[in-house]
Formats: sequence, structure tokens, C-alpha cells
Amino acid sequence: MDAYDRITRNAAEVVTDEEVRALADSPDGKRAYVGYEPSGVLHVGHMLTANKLIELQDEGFEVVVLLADVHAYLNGKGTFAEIRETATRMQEQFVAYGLDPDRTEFVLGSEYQLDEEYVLDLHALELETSLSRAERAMSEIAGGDTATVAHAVYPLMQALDIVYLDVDLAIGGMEQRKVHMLARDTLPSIDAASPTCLHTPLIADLTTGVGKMSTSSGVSISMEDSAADIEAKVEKAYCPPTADPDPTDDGEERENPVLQLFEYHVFPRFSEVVVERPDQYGGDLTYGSYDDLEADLESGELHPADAKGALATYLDDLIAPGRERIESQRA
Ligand code: NAL
Repeated sequence: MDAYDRITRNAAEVVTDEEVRALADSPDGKRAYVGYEPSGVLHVGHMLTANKLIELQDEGFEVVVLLADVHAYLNGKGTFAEIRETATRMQEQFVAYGLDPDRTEFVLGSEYQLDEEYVLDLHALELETSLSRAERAMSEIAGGDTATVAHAVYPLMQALDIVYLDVDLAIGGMEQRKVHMLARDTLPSIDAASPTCLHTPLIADLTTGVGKMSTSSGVSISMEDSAADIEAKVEKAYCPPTADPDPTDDGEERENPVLQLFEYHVFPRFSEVVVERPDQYGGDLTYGSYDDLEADLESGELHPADAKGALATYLDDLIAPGRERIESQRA
């Protein structure tokens, strides 16, 4: 695997391929960033992009994590004071999860987003952007039922942050792609470069495999889950013996969320995965790659129940340090 393959491993898409190849040719000192609306507790969505940041640090990238307090406020996540308070806790949880604190710059959005120069640049982008485009960019990010003026400002600030943080590579889940496309189209109007983007996949709903896993609806796995919580959630998960389940009767696409969690959460962080089985069922299985595990599930060699047992164990290993951090934050 060369640097380009490692950088794009597990990405759902990159924009554009040529731009990422150029970064891969000289990654040292290049800056990658992710922004997160501060919330009290990390969930698997945060951890998925964090896995990519950890890989990029290994490739020589500098990593910037924007704790987007003003964005969370604009998205109706609470009072400004409450959001500020959760930002510090979130930063500690990222470090517990494995981001190298010596090579990660944590920035609070409000440190620069209220400066005069930033606000004037923001107004310049407002002049260039139609309300409908801003609204579309927010379709998979906006909380609440009603589109607000705040929701229209939000993606323009996200675009501008890419300029102010001087980033070479913007990372985000696939739900961020329309904001990033808006940024690529509108930033040249203020003489800034179009950002290069890498988008990570979304994990399907755990119990149905349909749609995406979400903290606001359905079952999600977070850093405050106990080992028993994780085991119970994974045990109930949808896991047919295939990576490519049939669509629903209504024609909706279905994924296998258990396999997705192995692919995007477990294998990026563990070089080897052991599925423990009693000797009478064939003994332990050891996998050095996700593809081998998928192949064994497809062939019937690996039973879904055994795969789930191993998944719960590895997820708990990933979550345990952050969970301890949360317990001490609450003490
Ligand atoms: C991500 C978010 C907010 C602001 C950003 C600024 C620059 C880059 C990424 C950013 C949060 C993200 C979310 N929109 O939905 O969590």
C-alpha cells in the first residue's frame, strides 16, 4: 500500500482524486481537520472520523480538531455556556480515544469566529450564496423541524473555517459533503482556494441495517456505554451472513452494520482480530484483515453470533479509556 492508498483507505469518496494524490506525494506538515459540534459524549460517528485522523497522523499530517461551539449554538444544541462546557470534555475524550495530544491542535470556534475580519468575510459569502443552496447543504446536518436563518449561516461559517484554519484536507462524514461542495464553489469568490475533501462512510442503523445510525433516533453506541450495554446492543444488531443484504420490501437499501463496525472501527485500530470460539465449534478464528472476516461470514465458517461477540469485545476495548475519562469528569 502506498501513501495514497493508506490516506484513502475506508473513505466513501475524495474530492478530487488528483488533489489527494498531490497531498499524498508530500504529506509532511500538511494539515487535516475535522470539526465537531461539542456534545457531552463521543459516539461512533465521532470515532469513525477520529480513526481517519489517527491514520493521517501516522502519515505525517498535522491534525486540527475544531470544537465548533458557535456552530452547535446555531444548530440549537443549547445555551452558549452549556456548549462551551462540553467542548473541554469532548477534547479529553478524543485524547483518551487515541488522538496524539502532541500532534493535535484543538481549536474552539469562538476563538476567531467573532473577529471583525471573519464576520466581514462571512457576510461576503452570504452575498454569494442563495438561501436554497445553504438550506440544501444543511439537509443532513440541521437539527429541529424548522429551517432557521441560523441554519443558513452555519454552512458558510463551516466553509470559511477551512480558510481560517489553513487546512489542506477537510475530513467529514458523508453527511458533510454538501457543505464541502458549497465551500468548493463559493470560496473562490473571496479569493480563497477550494478545499480538498475526504468523506467517511455512514454506519447503517444497528437494528435494521436501513438508513444511518443516529443518536437522535434508533440505537447508537457511545462512550458512556458499559461493556454490558455494548454487548446487548450488538447482540440485537442486524447481521445476515452477507455484506450485501437484499433491499427491504419497499426497495430501501440495507447494509450489514456489524460488518461495517468491523471494517470502519475495529480493523483500523487492531492489526489482528481474534474471534473466540469453544473447541467443539472449531476453536478460535484469527483475522489479519477485514476482507478475510467478511469472506468467512459469507461462507458460513463464521457464525453471526460469534462475530457479534467479538465485535462487542473490541468495541469495548476502544471505548473503555474514554468511558473512564467520562466517569472522572462526572466525579
Ligand atoms: C464541522 C462542523 C462545524 C463546523 C466546521 C467547520 C469546519 C470544518 C468542519 C466543521 C460540525 C459538523 C457536524 N457540521 O455536523 O457535526
